[in-house]
Amino acid sequence: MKHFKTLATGVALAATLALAADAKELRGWNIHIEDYPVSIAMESFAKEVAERTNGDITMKIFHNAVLGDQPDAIEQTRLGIIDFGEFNLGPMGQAIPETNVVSLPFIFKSIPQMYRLMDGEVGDKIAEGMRAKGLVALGWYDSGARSFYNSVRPINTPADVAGLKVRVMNNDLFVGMVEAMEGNATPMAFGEVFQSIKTGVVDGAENNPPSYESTNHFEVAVYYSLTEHLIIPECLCMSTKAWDALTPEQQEIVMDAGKKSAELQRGLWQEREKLSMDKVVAGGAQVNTIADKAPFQAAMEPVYAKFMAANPDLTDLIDLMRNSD
Ligand code: BDP
Repeated sequence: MKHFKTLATGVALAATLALAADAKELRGWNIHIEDYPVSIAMESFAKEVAERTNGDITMKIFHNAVLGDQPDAIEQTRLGIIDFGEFNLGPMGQAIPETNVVSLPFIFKSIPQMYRLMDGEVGDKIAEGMRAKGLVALGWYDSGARSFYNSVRPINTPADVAGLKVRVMNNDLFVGMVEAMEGNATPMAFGEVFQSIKTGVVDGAENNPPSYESTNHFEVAVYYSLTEHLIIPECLCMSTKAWDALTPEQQEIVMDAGKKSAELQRGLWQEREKLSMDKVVAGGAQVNTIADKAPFQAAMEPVYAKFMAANPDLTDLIDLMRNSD
């Protein structure tokens, strides 16, 4: 009898463990600090999914890149080691060619145009490419426009970039972009940039106002020149491995919550850009606008030529973007 009881307890325990394994907590990667628009929108996504699945899908988001740097995190999510994450499409380009179209300098004409294209055919095409490489796109987040900053001089023309050591995100396109203006590009992890500028390993970097502010880069690279050369959207995406383990009903909830979180993020982004700009100016940043961006655009011709030659299959997509208002 005693033996039977132990056995029964064992079976019950195994069942509980199996249940616990079923209701596994998904792990999410994020590079930003907790009060960043991306982070707030991700938390809201996780909360909505948990509520609507009655706690069957719970998520824990690891902010501040504690699960690793972005290129590694993208790989790990593709492999299903990390379940989901919010990624900039820039560093995705090395693995997913379609995402590179948004990393071409000056490809989008404005933020509203970027929204329209990402919410339409261009976003669908990129999502297809991502899907084939292990990522399911749940929503396109805003990351504004990126501009150069450095500790040496304000930039007004491409010639002002010549000779500067500039940190870029991990993608050959960005190296080519800086080299086209005769600057020296160094791909480097986001978390290393502050110290590298401070110690003179690089003179500066390029980013949007919220990242320039939240990382305190403005304290060590005071010249912020609004070249707005890159508008690169970001993606809340899930590993196909985690996605395939969901029921169709759960997938619908996750997809819907992803879209809603993108709407929330875009609103928060607009507010944060203004706050960040005020903060860096109050903190001593010297911000200058660019009277004429045409010379910067012209300098990017070799970047386009090289990219088009290497990616003839993406010509239609690039034409679609260039020809849209
Ligand atoms: C920020 C992006 C983040 C990038 C970072 C960078 O949101 O995903 O990792 O720039 O420059 O704007 O590395």
